[in-house]
Amino acid sequence: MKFDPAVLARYFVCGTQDVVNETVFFDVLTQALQSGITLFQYREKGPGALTGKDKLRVAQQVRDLTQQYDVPLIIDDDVVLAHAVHADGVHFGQEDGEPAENIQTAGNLVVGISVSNQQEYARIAHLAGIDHIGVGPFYPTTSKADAKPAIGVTGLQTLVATSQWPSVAIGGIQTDNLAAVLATGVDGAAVISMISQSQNIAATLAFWQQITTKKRAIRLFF
Ligand code: TZP
Ligand code: MG
Repeated sequence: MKFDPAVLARYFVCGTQDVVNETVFFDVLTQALQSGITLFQYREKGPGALTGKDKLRVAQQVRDLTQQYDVPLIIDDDVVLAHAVHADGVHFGQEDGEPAENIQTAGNLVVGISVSNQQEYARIAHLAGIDHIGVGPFYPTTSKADAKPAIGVTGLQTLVATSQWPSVAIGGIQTDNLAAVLATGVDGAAVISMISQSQNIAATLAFWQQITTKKRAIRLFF
């Protein structure tokens, strides 16, 4: 897939462990797809995460659903699964093995890599085959047990300015700090709980869409 950075605008990340059960997972994903997410990452990780055949079965259903809404699908840290379900891309963390090897095994898949600080950026700066970076955690998060220290507005701004690739912010992003995130010049925001715990997914996404459009208008104007 040819990578279009515009898909980073509203990036929803989720696995069954982030919600009560599988039924709720598919309900939340369907609502998010209907309400305007631009990219989805299936991230089955941490306590309660599915593995093996169950993970494959859910991933296949996720593939069908995302295709139905024409939203690209990224698989977290599982290049075999990404190939198996014909996903559009794969995402690797800094602890998910050697970046150069990961990029190679990804083949034609879109590649995203997590970056939490300048050292981690330096580790991948020379590599070809990366399509975008995920920068964070922006703010403290309860959705990832082993999250690195939060980088805040200044840290995010610095990494976005440094990056030779399109970037998406992640970690602790909620409706009340979304504007500050987007003002850093990042291409988009990636969230788990802002959507998975939302009481009204359609309203949350309508707000997100509105704020993205406003940011574009301001940038075009100046
Ligand atoms: N990577 C860095 S922070 C994070 C991931 C997967 C969790 C983001 O979850 P939330 O609920 O949007 O803070
Ligand atoms: Mg990972």
